[in-house]
Amino acid sequence: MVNNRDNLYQEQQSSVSKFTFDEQVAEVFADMIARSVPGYQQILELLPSLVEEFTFDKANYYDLGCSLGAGMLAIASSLAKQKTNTTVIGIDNSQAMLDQAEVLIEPYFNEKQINFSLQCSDIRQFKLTQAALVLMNFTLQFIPLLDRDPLLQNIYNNTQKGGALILSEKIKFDDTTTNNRMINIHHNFKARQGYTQLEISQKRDAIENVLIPETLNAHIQRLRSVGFKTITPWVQNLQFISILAIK
Ligand code: GEK
Repeated sequence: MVNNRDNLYQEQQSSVSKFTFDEQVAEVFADMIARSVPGYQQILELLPSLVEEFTFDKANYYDLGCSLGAGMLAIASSLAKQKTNTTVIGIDNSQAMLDQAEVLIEPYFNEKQINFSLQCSDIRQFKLTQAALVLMNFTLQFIPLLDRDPLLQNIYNNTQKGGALILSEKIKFDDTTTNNRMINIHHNFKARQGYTQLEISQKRDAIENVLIPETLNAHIQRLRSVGFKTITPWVQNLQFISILAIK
């Protein structure tokens, strides 16, 4: 099921339709993100060490746009057993993703006796409470630009003092030459991961205007303007960056 190889764009399509997180994508998602986002695995491997810095006595840990729950597992691995006051909450608006996530994460959470919940909602409408840490691992990039400020403000307002937001995003660069070079390097990376030129170009068409990258500076400005005090890019692989923002 979830370890299927991503071959969604292998065949030539007469017109490439807009990318959505449907059942077909959920089935191949683990492979798709691993072969498309350089450093994705690295972020997941480093997350537990980072989360350890944000363990509060009574706290909710959020994974917004949790997909298959990989971030939730990384968070849970750094939480102590039987923390009854702690819940890891995954939110995604793709039921197809959540159906797979449930199967993948439930055994681990049960074994560690950590509370978790998976909720099918739009993160723009979701009310967070008492967040110790909010993870948005490559999710904000799919939110319309105008909705990004209120979403981040909502996250900031409902994060405990000393809590954090981890924001991972595909970014763009102000300088066109640099931007194009980075796109080429990323495509070279994908080719080395086994994607054909047809797959790379059809996927690029599918996510155009669906994934809207901003510059690192735009992200930092927004984080600062909603109130985050300490803002540190902590991982970067090509144009894929993760920022740690502390309240
Ligand atoms: C991971 N974090 O594996 N509300 C809720 N969910 C949304 C919304 C929205 N408005 N828009 C998009 N999503 C994961 C990877 S993938 C990143 C995150 C990628 C969800 C969407 O359904 C998808 O599951 C996720 O955000 C983005 O660490 O595909 O590049």
